[in-house]
Order: sequence, then C-alpha cells, then structure tokens
Amino acid sequence: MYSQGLIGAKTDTDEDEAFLAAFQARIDAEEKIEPNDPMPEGYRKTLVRQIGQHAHSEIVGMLPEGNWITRAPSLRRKAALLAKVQDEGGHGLYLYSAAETLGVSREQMTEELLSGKAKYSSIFNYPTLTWADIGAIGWLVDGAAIMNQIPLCRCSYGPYARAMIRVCKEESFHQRQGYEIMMTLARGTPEQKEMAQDALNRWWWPSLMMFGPHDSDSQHGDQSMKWKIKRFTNDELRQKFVDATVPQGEYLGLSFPDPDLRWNEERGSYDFGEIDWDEFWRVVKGGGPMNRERIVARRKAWEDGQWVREAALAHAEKRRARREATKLAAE
Ligand code: FAQ
Repeated sequence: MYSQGLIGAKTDTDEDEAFLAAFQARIDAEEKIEPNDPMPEGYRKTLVRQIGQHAHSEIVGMLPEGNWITRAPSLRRKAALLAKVQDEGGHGLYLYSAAETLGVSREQMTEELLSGKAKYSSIFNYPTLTWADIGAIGWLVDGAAIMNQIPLCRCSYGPYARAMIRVCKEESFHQRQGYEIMMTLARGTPEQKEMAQDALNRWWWPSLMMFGPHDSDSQHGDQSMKWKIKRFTNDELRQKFVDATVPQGEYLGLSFPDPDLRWNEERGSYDFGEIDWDEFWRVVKGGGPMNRERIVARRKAWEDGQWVREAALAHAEKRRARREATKLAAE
C-alpha cells in the first residue's frame, strides 16, 4: 500500500494559532507549499478533495468523447480526437500523482470514485448525441476548463500548480480543435449548421454549471481563496467565461439558448439568465442522464485492468530482485 510520508500536515489537535498564522503568512507571501512542508490538515484535505475530483473528471471525461472515436468523419478528425482523449488520460495521471504527494493512494481515490463518495465534474454526465457534440465539448467544456485552470497554475500548492501548466497548454489546443469543428459545421450545409446549433443549445448551460454553485452557496470557496488554492470565485470565473465565449459564438453565426443574455454597457460584461440549480444538484448527486453509465464504465475498466496492475507489480518486483542479486554478486 502507498504510504509516502510526504505529509507535513499537522493533526487537528496540534494546530495552534501561531502555526496557522505562520502558515497563512507563507501563503500571503506567495510562497509555494511543498509536500514535506508543515500544513494544516484542512489545507491538505481540501487539496485531496479538489485534486482528486479534478483527476476523476479528466478520466471520466474521456468517456463522452471516446464514444465518437470510431465514428469521427475523417482520418484527420479521428487522429486529433484520439490524441485529445489520450491527453485527458494523461492529465488524470498527473493529477493523481499530485494528490499522492498529499499521502492518499491512487487505489483509495479510485475506490472513492467508484463508490460515489468522490465527485467528478457534472458536465461528463451528459450524452454525446452527434458529431457536433465533439466540437461543442472542445470549444465550451475545454474552454471552461481553461478559464478555471489558468489561475490554478498559481495555486499555492506546488505540485498542483506545476501540473496545471502543462495541462493548460494541452487544453488550449483542445479548445481550438473544438472551435474548428464548430466553425466547419457552422459554415457547412444547413443541416450541419443546425447540428452545431443543437449542440450549443444542449452544452451551454451544463458548461456554465462546471464553475460550481453561486459564491453564496459555495461551501469551500472562501477558505480556498484565503489559502490561494482558488484565485477567483466560482461566479467570477463563470462571468469571465461568458464574456470570452459569447463573441466566439456570434462569430460562428450561432445563437445562445438564453433569452436574458445581453451586453451590459455599464458593467462591461454580459448579463445572463439564471442557471437551473435543481438540475445542477440533481446531476452532482448522481441523477444526471449518464451518471450510472459513467460509473459502470469506470468500474469495468478498473476490474478489467486488475491483471495489468498485478502483472506490472510482479514485473517491477522481478526487476528489483534481479538488481539486488547483481549488486550482491558484485560486492
Ligand atoms: N460538478 O464549495 P464549492 C476537465 C461540488 S475540467 C460536480 O464551490 P469548490 C477537463 C464541490 O466539489 C472539469 N461537483 O467547491 C476536460 C463541492 O462538493 P464536496 C474538472 C461540483 O471545490 C475537458 C460542492 O459542489 N475541473 O475535466 C461542481 O470550492 C474535456 C460545493 O462547491 C476541476 O475539477 C461540478 N461542476 O469549487 C476533460 C477543476 N461544482 O467536494 C475531458 C478544479 C462544485 O464538498 C474533456 N476544481 N461541485 O462534496 C475546482 O476548481 C473546484 O473544485 C470547483 C468547485 C470550482 C469545481
């Protein structure tokens, strides 16, 4: 079992005020916190929760797009989609590794995902019904992911911040890949443009939900901002996303499924309608259209991969024993 003693976390009982104040002073001075540094248990737990949820999102997020790899309309599209889905798998692995530096094992995180204890992003519980959904996911979902993740490159926890730098570079390529699909469809036949519009209609609101509840309902927001895990609140990032994305949709000649969406001259931002929060919480709690299928698919992958994990461990053990034997023989 994994028991990297990386943690400098103090237990709840020995967190005196002087320690908490000294830790906060390091955060305020923009110092990066590293795995062996002393840290409050709450800081460690918040990071394990957020990084774990983020890693699961990348891995579960491979499923909706993976659904279209065999049906991509050309070899070029297939190669790009295959590479994108593979990138998401890589992001999951960096993130699991970053979480492991906080003393939690990958097995433990996976068990929490499969048992429903750990969350993953609500967005991946919607189905990909047409090829245009692959364009909409790249444009909107990766676009929202970048908006949320660029500030995470400055997160106070070093391993998470560093993982995010590479992730963001790749997400930015994904976003362009998606937008290019949307542009091709929007400039195609009337049926293709209709497909693009339909995808935007279905993915717009779930994309806005990715940023989480309103700040007033965000349980962890204030503390995470104080610890500089988060650099912007949920509502601030959602607004930035709307402001960046609406002109892109207009350029495509598509319309947004929100009658309240309009430019507010005074604020220098777009006003937009209210999110259906009942739908958001229903999906977060497991009642979305694809929640069950996603977990069934992940459970199957975990069970089918059991022999691979065992074989890899046996192989590593054999190599270790061989190295030891060679070393002994040389002495
Ligand atoms: N879905 O107190 P807050 C991607 C939960 S990008 C599900 O505001 P926090 C790339 C939240 O966990 C997508 N649950 O929470 C890709 C908490 O529950 P808990 C992943 C949600 O943490 C693209 C409760 O609600 N990105 O995968 C959601 O301060 C294309 C209260 O919320 C990240 O994870 C939601 N949308 O703020 C892959 C980024 N929103 O844990 C494939 C890192 C909230 O107490 C294809 N994470 N909840 O049981 C974050 O920035 C934050 O965790 C937030 C939530 C902003 C998501």
